[in-house]
Amino acid sequence: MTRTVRIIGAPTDYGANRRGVDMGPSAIRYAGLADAVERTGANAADAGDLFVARAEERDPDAEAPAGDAKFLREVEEVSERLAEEVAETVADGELPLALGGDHSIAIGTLAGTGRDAEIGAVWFDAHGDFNTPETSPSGNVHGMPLAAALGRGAFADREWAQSEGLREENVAIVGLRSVDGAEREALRESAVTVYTMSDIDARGLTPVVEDALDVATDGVEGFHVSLDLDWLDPGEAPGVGTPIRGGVSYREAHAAMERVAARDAAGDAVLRSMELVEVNPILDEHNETAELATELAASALGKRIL
Ligand code: B3U
Ligand code: MN
Ligand code: MN
Repeated sequence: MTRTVRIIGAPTDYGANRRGVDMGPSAIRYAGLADAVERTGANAADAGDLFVARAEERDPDAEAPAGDAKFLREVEEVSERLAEEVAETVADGELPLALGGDHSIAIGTLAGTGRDAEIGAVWFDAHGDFNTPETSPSGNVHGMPLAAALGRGAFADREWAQSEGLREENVAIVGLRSVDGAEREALRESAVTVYTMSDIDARGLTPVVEDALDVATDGVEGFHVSLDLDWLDPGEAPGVGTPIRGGVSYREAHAAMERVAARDAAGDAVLRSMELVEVNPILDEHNETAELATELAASALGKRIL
């Protein structure tokens, strides 16, 4: 049966500290996402963008004081809607492909995709995104979504935000190279598995990604792929909110997504949902980061070279 990929835009930058990532969904669509999805043999259904209040209309002084998260109300508005839409998509037997926006949208994606099944997740990111309002040095929610999805920190008291089917034991971060002090401690004490850039350097990308996929598919029905474009080296992906030197190469990124597709095809646990986040067209060069996001999604969905 032909798979249908439902594209859901979440044009928000309330979780980040710079403007621009709210234009990510437009840039990724302009780069030809729907066609790229169809060339993998899947159907592409574009559900459009979620409504996001314009940042200019919101009071910047609503930014919270230290120890709190910024724009929590706005982040909640977007993520709660996204959770609904993702849960509906999965219930309809389709694969949600969420477009950020900053990485705070993952709170919604994971809550939606983890609502009615046991799932795992692979987090491709330079960052751990494991802060809580208490540990965050910036107060930006895009540094907190993985923790939040696991019931830590932001939205721990919100029913809509719980990713009920996701356990820490089934979560793997790949390519970590920027982590805050208290965030590091929280990660060490958690059951999340972390593969750093040093692991990739020492072992090579493919074995590391295979191990991460083992973690994310162990005993579950499906797995989520969260792809933060700052996972790549800024030389390959300059259009991101917080570039960090020393990321994976273009070819390694494709190889990783091809491992995702192979695992999906093997069928023990299927690719259930995916998101592309942190593309910032203002900082990009000729939309190349958005084009890369599009290509990587196609690789994860099973695009073949031959
Ligand atoms: N860990 C830092 C920086 C950061 C996290 N995610 C992004 N940047 N994109 C923080 O603010 O939590
Ligand atoms: Mn991130
Ligand atoms: Mn990141």
